[in-house]
Amino acid sequence: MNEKENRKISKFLSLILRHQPEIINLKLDRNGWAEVHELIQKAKNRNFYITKDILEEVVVTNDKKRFVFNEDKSKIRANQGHSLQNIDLELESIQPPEFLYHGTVSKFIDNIQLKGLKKMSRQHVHLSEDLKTANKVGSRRGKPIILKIQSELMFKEGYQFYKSENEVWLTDAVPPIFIDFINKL
Ligand code: HQG
Repeated sequence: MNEKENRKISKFLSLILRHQPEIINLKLDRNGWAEVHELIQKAKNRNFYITKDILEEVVVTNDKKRFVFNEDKSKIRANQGHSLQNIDLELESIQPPEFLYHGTVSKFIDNIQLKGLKKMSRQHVHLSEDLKTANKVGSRRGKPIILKIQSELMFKEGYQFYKSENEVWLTDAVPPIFIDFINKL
């Protein structure tokens, strides 16, 4: 499979495993798992041809490790990024590093300064351990602005943090007092 095909399938999987399983009439369980054979069949009904080998390749090669199989590879789910509201990824709350980062763009800054970071349409606010990732996330929308989050302080104040299997830090919201606007324009 070439990179273009790989990306196309990754986008399709993101759509049905994080946002709209109903577009192919797929059912996810409460922990976000889809039956692999059902996914393959239902994708095929919509002329989207995926095989188990293709899924295995995408799971392994995906740049952000977005998807994962269960132990016997009969089920697959997205590691994070859901907009579906009732998915329980069974993540355990853990202590974050002193700082975490969030990449965004200037048009959101005023509102973030006022209200803090909100999860918007996803299940969590997404944060990263390194500036490079935050930079990449922000760049999806234009010139990135990096926000530095006082995560350890938040944790000490009782805010919960989770780390997805693919190393994305998740939390419910970040109030403005915990945000340093490092390179705000
Ligand atoms: C912004 C991708 C106004 C926030 C990435 C962001 C990430 C506010 C946007 C993952 C706000 C939400 C998540 C507020 C937050 N007022 N704007 N109060 N609070 N925002 O896509 O973090 O490729 O839901 O700054 O790599 O950009 O899909 O979140 O710009 O890991 O695997 O509202 O998605 O991963 O956008 O990206 P998103 P995100 P995947």
